[in-house]
Amino acid sequence: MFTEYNPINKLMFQVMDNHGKIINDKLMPEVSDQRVVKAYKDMLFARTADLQIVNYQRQGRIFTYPPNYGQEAISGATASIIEEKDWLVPAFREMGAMLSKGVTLKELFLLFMGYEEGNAYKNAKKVLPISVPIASQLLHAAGIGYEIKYNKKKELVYAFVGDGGTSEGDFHEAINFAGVWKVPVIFIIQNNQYGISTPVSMQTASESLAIKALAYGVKGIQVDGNDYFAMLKVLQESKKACENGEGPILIEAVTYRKGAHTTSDDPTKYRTKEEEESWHKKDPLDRLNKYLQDKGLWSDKEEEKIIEQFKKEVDRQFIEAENFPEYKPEEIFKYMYSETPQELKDQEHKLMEFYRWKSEKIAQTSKK
Ligand SMILES: Cc1ncc(C[n+]2csc(CCOP(=O)(O)OP(=O)(O)O)c2C)c(N)n1
Ligand SMILES: [Mg+2]
Repeated sequence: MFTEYNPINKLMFQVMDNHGKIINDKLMPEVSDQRVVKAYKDMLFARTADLQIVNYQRQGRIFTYPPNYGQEAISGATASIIEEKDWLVPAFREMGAMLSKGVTLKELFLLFMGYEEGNAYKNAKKVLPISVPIASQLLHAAGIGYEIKYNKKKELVYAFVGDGGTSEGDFHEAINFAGVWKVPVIFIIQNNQYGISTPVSMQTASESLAIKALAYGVKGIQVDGNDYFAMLKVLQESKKACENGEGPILIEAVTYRKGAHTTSDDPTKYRTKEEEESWHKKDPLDRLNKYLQDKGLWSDKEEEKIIEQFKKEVDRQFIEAENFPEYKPEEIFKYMYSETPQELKDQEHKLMEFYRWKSEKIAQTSKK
């Protein structure tokens, strides 16, 4: 696969068309019907949660949030392949993959409500926290990969970045290091066409993002990221290659961010209705839904019922997060060092003094 789909050949790997029809049976990944239905449900859960979170944000109940809307197949396929022993190194638009590793929606809510606890996944193993400093997580991924190789472990790393992240130095350093040391890391670029308002055409003069793999001597491939089966097949082949010591792999998953960059963004300022509509036809859930319905594995009735259940579950976890004990300002200083340096202690002291001063002022004003 990696020879035929070498990025130099300018081919995008695809298994299913926009109507849920399998283009080429030979390219289908090995996956049971049951697993596909599970993946579809997981993708639907992520979408239901996503749409609901935007509503909560509009009600002023959560801070800014980056929706996954339209990109669910990439996380869905990752969830179908990642194992407990493997590492997940997310950027910030991989909800489905994170939930599959045992991170809870409540924890994600806590993060976007500003709680440090939103980064401390209680039941998830080998998941790094969401990384807002763009592409910095890839260096961590390369480092984890190096440790796995050094200690001859059988683990894999699934690491994510956006198209915008490929312009960061960290991206290049990570792929270069990973290539030299042949570490078992699968780098997945979610090319959703934009880095906030910057289109991918302004991000790079390269023909594709996948082609950047060649400069670092690693395998690269471009895949339709809205095609669950194509994504899964590429991940399965990448996994095999890593297990054979042929890692790392650079995957460019072509997709579209159907929603806004975050809840603070207005995409109508920088993209057209026509463009949005053309991508609507490639929606990852619609395609998998059609495939499943054609095979008699899914129905509109089931969908309606399960969405109602999902909405209740999302609401339940959101309310739990909302009822979390109030955030204390001193928390800002708590988690970076095992022993807080004097400079930070001084800052904490000053901040607490400020809060005391502020509450006295409020008390005085309200007396007047
Ligand atoms: C180092 C760094 N620079 C700038 C930002 C501000 N910022 C947040 S998201 C973003 C765009 C990221 O685009 P992309 O990598 O394509 O990911 P996407 O948001 O599309 O998933 C930028 C510039 C940041 N968080 N970190
Ligand atoms: Mg992007």
